[in-house]
Amino acid sequence: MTALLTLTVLVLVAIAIWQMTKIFELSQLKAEETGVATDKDNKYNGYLMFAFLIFIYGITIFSFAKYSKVLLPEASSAHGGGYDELMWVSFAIIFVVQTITQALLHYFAYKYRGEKGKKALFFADNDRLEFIWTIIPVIVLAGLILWGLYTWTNIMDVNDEDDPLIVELYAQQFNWTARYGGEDNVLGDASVRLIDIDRANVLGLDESDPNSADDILVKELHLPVGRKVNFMMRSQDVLHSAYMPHFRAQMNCVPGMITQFSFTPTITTEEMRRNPDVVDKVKRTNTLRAKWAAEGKPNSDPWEFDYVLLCNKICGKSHYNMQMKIIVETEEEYNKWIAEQATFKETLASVE
Ligand SMILES: [Cu+2]
Repeated sequence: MTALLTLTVLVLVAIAIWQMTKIFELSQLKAEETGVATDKDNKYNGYLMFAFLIFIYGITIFSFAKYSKVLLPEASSAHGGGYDELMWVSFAIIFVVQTITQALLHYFAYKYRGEKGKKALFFADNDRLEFIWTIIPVIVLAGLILWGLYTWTNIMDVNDEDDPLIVELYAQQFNWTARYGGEDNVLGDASVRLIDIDRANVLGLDESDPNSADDILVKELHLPVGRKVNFMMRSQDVLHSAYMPHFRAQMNCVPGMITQFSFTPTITTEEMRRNPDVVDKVKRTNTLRAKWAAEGKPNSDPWEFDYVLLCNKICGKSHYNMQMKIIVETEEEYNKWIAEQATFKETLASVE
């Protein structure tokens, strides 16, 4: 027992000495070693703020220079110009505002850095200042939102004016089928329940509907330039999204319902192939492909520009390759092409 007590006393004395040593050390510390930032530290941090500002601006300029070329070329649809304009004005406002506010933020962090004897000015509120920083964003944002709503309403107004071409885009894992209304430009009724693979009725067209007989099913979308197209989208299985980037068009394809989108193509595939941005992109891609070919890598055949319909919803493992070629051509070329296509009735297999 005495041994234990003695040991406890010794341990406690040891702790007491250790603690007293720490107190003694703390009381002996010089001003620079207290862990409190000195004027020199604060100045150094202020300069680092400027260095960070230069880094932000630098990376912005670098990104502009290096990645501008990956942007889409000029819009190929009637509504695309307005859509791009809205986007570029939004970009420009964000760019200017953020360039100025970043500079002010980092400059003030430097200017009002901690300094011995410097005291912050305190005031509870400033009505004029609060009014300014509230009203300016309100006006700018309200303007952008109203303009956006106006653009959105115009783009999403799917109607039957101007004799639109009616085309169905049918999505399934992992391909697209397009269906034209045929001579009458009216799509026959269809339902996934009517799909009959044995008879090659892959889209589930209602054979009893007289409108379906002349419908035309194709795996390459041809569109006449300058004619409005009303797309009716269906999906067989999961959510897909019909994305036609060059036309600034995208609409989800939802199982069990028909969704719509409408646009007028304005530039033919041939014309787009001569667009300087497209020429440049094709050149860059083919330089890369030539390199791949030399190394014996796949996908190294020379590439030619084509409009494309892509799936823009991750719908399964081959989603990345769910696409269909779009060809925009003159009305004569389109009429010639569509006349060569077989109708639904002609392709329907008869089963005994
Ligand atoms: Cu898909």
